[in-house]
Amino acid sequence: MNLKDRLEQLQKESLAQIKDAVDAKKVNEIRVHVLGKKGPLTEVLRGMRDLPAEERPKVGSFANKVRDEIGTALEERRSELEAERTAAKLAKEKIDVTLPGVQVKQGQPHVLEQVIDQIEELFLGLGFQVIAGPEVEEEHYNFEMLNLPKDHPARDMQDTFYITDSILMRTQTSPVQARTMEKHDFSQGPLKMISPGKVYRRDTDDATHSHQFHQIEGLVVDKHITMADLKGTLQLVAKTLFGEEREIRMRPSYFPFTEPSAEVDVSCFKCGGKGCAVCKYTGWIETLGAGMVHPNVLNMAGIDSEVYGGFAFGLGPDRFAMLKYGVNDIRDFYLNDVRFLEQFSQKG
Ligand code: 2NL
Repeated sequence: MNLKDRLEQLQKESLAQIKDAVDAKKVNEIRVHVLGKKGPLTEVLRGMRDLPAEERPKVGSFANKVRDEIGTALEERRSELEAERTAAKLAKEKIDVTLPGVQVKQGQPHVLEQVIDQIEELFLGLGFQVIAGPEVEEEHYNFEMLNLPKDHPARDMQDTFYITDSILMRTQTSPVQARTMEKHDFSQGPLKMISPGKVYRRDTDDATHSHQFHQIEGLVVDKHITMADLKGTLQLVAKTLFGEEREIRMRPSYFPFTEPSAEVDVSCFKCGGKGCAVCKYTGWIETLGAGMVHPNVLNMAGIDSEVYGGFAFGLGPDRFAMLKYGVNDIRDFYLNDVRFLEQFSQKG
C-alpha cells in the first residue's frame, strides 16, 4: 500500500474510532495512540524519507491535512462528550422548587412560663416590681425572717433540702420579699412586689407533688393597708386567670408569716359555681394563700409595724396551670415531652 492509501485508511479508521469514543478518557487514548511519537501517523511520516523528492510535498501536505482533521475531530468529540456529561449532571441535580419545604418546628414558652408571664403582666400593670432572688438561700432569710423559729415544724430536715447547716434550697420565694423589705426606702413610696421563681421541697414526686415547683408571692407594705386591698387584688388575679365572671371567697387559715391568714377560693371556672367534677361539687376551687403581714415579719425586716402594715399572698403556677388546662400530673410539666408541651402553643 502506498503512503497516500495508508494515510487515507488511517484517517478513515481514526475518525470512526473517534465517533465511537464514549468518554473523554477514550478520546485521549485515541489521541495518544494515533498522533503519538510511536503512533501510525508518525510512522507514515517517517516513511516519507523513502519517497522521491518531488512527491514529498504533496504527500506531506496530505499528511498534515489528515493530522489536522483527526485533531479537530478529537477536539469536537471531546467537547461534545463534555456537553453530554454536563447535561446529564444537570438533569440529575435538577431540584423541584415547588416541593413543600422541611417543616421547621415553632417553639413557644413553656406552659408554666406562660402562666407566670400572664401574672407578671397583671402586676406590672398595677405598678408592682417583679423581683428574683437566689434559689440557694440562707436559712435565716428562708425561715427566721418569716417568723418560722428554730423549733417550727415547717423547718423539719425531712421537708427541706439542706446544703449545709445554714444554707438550703429555698422552700418558698418569701426570702426574696424579706431581703427586699430590709432594703426598702419608704421615702421613695410603698413597697409593691411579686417574686416568681422555683422552690424546692424534699418530697417524693408523684402526680400532685414535685420536689421542685414554682411559686409567685406578692407583697405590699405601706401605711393604711387593709384586708380590702388584699381582697381587691386577689379578685383581679382570679378574674385575669380564670375569667371575668369569677368571684373569690376567703376562709380563715393559718400561716406563720401572716395574721390574720386566709385560704382563698375562686368560683369554679368550669361550672360557674353550680358544682362539677373540677370543683368536687363545691362550686369553689382553692387557689391561693394570703393574709396581712405578721408584725414580727415587718419588725425583723426593720419596718415599724406600728406605722406600716401590709398584705401578702402566695400562689402556685403549677397548680394554676393544672386547673386551667386539666393537667392531672404535675410531673408532665417537668418531663419536657414535646408532645405534651406543644399542646400549649400560643399561635392561632
Ligand atoms: C400558699 C401560701 C403565702 C405569703 C405566702 C408572705 C411573704 C412575706 C410576708 C408574709 Cl415576706 N407573707 N407570703 C403569705 C401568705 C401565704 O403562701 O399557700 N402559697 C401557695
